[in-house]
Amino acid sequence: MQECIPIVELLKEETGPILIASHENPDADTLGSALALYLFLKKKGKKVFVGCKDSVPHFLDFLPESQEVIKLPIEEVFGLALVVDASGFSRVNAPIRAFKRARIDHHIGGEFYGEYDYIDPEAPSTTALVYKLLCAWDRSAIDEDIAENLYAGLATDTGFFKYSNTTAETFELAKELVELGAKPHWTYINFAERESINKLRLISKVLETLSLEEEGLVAGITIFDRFFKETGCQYADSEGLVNYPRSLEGVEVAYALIEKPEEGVWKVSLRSKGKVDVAKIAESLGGGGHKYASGCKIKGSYEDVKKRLLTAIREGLIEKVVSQGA
Ligand SMILES: [Mn+2]
Repeated sequence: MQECIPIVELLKEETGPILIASHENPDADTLGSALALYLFLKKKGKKVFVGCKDSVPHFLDFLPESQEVIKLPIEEVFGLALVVDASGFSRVNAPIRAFKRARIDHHIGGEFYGEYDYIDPEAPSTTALVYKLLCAWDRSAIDEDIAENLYAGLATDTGFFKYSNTTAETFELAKELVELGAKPHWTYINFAERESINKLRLISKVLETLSLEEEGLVAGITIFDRFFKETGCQYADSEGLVNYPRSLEGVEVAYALIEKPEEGVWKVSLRSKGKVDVAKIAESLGGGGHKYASGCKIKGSYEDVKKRLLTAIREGLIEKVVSQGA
């Protein structure tokens, strides 16, 4: 029996309003998953809402029906609330009132809401899990818009089929989604060739902060809040900038330190090229994620936060050296 069957049954049986919630600061996997489920459930005659704490950022506004995303929180009491591509409802970061909760995700660990949770850390994207769920229910109801939303999450979470989570099965999934109407070139153009001049000016400022540590094994950037104001950018524009330090030859761990004064924290994004487990580093700082991509939030002054982060990264590097020597 497929693991997604219980959640399919739960959705089929639900007669009350359903909320599909994405995590805050959404990416294509969380919004693509949420929109695909939303569109499918609407076709099945369900009373369904798709919600996010943040407005849909520019780089995701081409996702089919993304204008349907409502800003959380809302007053409604839901029969069922489903969080997608997140370690739990805490990642929605908005109060939600619901009789039942469930989660669909491909992150390791996190919060569990019961037997209906559909979690597979081996999946390349959450949209890959949503696709399996929809196939188990009614594959013929997957239209072009649903396929496109699913494909966008799969493509971006695999770095357009470049990251280590890309397997033969990933291509198999992509092939099926393209057959169902997803448009790979159109998706790529929307992600890669719709940059604003403000975003390029932000990148230019951010690259000035590039610093190398641990003899070039660690590289990072800092995105001060004033950079957003000076360039007319939003927090969402910081998405993906960690790939610049990661792109350097010889770097094993890359980080981006992003100032969030309204929350009084620094958001940290960590990336590994494979040798170091950055999920462990993030966990030691109160966050989480995957071996290759993780994150956390740290409170304090810039100097203090950077010191704590670099200490945690150094410990992660040492652990790798020790475990290899053993
Ligand atoms: Mn994901």
